[in-house]
Amino acid sequence: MARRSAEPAGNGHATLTRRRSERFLAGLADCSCVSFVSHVHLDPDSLGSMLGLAHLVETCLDKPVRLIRDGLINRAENRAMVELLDIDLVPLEEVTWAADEAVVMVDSQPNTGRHTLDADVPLYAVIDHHETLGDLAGIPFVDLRRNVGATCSIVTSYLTEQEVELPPRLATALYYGIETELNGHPRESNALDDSSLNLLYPLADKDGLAQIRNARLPHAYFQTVLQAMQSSFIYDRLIISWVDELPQPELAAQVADFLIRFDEVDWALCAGVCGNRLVLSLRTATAQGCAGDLLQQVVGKLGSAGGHHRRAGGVIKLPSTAPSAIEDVQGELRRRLLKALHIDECRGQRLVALRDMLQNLQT
Ligand SMILES: [Mn+2]
Repeated sequence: MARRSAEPAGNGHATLTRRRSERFLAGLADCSCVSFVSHVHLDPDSLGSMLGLAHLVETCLDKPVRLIRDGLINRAENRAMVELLDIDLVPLEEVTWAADEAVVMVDSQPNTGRHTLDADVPLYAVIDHHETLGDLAGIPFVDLRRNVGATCSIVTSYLTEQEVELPPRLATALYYGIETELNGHPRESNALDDSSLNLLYPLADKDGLAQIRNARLPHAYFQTVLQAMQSSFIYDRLIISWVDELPQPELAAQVADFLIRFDEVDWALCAGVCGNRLVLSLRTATAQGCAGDLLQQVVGKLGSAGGHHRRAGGVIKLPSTAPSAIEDVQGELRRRLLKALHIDECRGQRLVALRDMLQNLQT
């Protein structure tokens, strides 16, 4: 009965999940191969989910699989994960689709503005946990669980239901995918996340995990953090950080993660200019925040946004990269965010006073 005890405990939908994993595999019976896609700038949750489902398909159906990368992976930890676990990724621009190929989207939904996959490519399945609803019409298999913290937890349940053995490399990827999504709050998400972490940890490569978590950071990271600190403004329980030159889109999330630890705020937004886009990352320290819904409402038709309770991301396409045009968008964004958080319009107080910045330069 060892296998049975390995099933994630506390999941009241075990039978339903079994049916889901079986239904997922049954629908792939006639395809020649299975390709996995996700959102742009793959993160650990999407990487782990793709790897897990690919392993499930290879093991149970013995069909060829491929993992497709949309955009670059810049974040140091995510690059370390790909390198260390030797994850083979095919760039989306190099992909040609076969007629009898099944395409599975994980950790994202179609038409949410989070990927560059052609809308004409038919999807067989969408497996996701995001609050932001996409266009799911006509997709044969949909497993959308907004109350689960990580797509990797859903994928772990498929693997355990099918009693597939988890090699250390896969356990490491799934574990890290869940860990990064939960950001230290496993019990706020779902019993399935917590039980998946418990199941995966003994199987994961702990040295590998340590190397991924502590990946060496490039010069650009420190330059961006300094830029962000010098341009952060506090409005009541909100801090906004404007970055004029964001070298990589993922850095906005790293700045927001850093700022939300500040004990005088409950909300942190980083907005960085990256090419002709303003990349947004929002965090809240309140357990019942609705960061995803809030950012979507704030951004509105200016761009696209979405996410989860505590974390959200978004993008606004800039009409021009002239400083005045950027300032207009920043002003509108700030006004909308203050309104959404019921904070009176006020002059932001600098996180680091100008006087201190100048003094630091002189010493
Ligand atoms: Mn995710």
